[in-house]
Amino acid sequence: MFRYAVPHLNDTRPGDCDPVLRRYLGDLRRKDAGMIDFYYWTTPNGHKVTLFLEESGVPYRILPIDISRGAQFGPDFLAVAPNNRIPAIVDTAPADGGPVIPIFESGAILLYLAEKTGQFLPTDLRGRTEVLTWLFWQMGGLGPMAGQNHHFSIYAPERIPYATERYVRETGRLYAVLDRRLADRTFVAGESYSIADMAIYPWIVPWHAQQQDLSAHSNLRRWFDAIGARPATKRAYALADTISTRGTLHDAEPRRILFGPPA
Ligand SMILES: N[C@@H](CCC(=O)N[C@@H](CS)C(=O)NCC(=O)O)C(=O)O
Repeated sequence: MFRYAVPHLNDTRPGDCDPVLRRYLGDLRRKDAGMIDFYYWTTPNGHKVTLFLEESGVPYRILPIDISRGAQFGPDFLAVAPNNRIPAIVDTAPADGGPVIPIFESGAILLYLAEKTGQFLPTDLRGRTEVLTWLFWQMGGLGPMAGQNHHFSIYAPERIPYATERYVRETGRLYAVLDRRLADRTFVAGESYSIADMAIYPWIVPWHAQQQDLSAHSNLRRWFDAIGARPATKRAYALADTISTRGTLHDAEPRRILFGPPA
């Protein structure tokens, strides 16, 4: 369940969204009916969190942060996410009854939401450890390597064969690790869908752009198709389509904002 707090933020220029965020950042003790405020843009790291929110049914509202227009550098967003990256959330009704809690880093967000809701993270020692292992595998491996793959394959202003080949090859190695892992289990951490799967799936969606071949990885393909068929996954990606400004990252100004050098 979601609602848009500020749908017009697709048209935001740097700083324009600050008054919206300031509404509650001005009073960190304010509560807002159990709503998760979700600072989102339509990227793989953003999709991780919509996958969780749509699966779990936690009430949330979207605050779009158009990273191609510099909204991630607004001072109020930085108060929530000092690393100036999406995704970030604010839990307006934490379980301890205290002030609102801001959280950034997609892995920390998934873990927080899993613990808050008691969903998609086993409570037994071994099951929990497996999920966290594969969650951190994504955060430290697949995400950064595939991210650099995207950068050098798609966005870099010049072709640097050494860099492109290194990250394409490393992405391929990680796909093979995942394929072997999925040979004898339904999901990456066993028989239950978990936050580890939610972290990994959005980074496999652009497999073609990453110069990978899913048909060479039958276990991974089966897992990928199964997650893609989940109603919550369809809702999460349909939501992205209502916000996306696909293609803008190829324009000069978004490229300067995202890839520098700083102004
Ligand atoms: N490790 C971070 C990475 C977040 C990240 O890189 N977010 C990108 C979009 S996927 C972003 O906000 N980029 C904005 C920028 O580079 O200025 C996480 O998992 O949350």
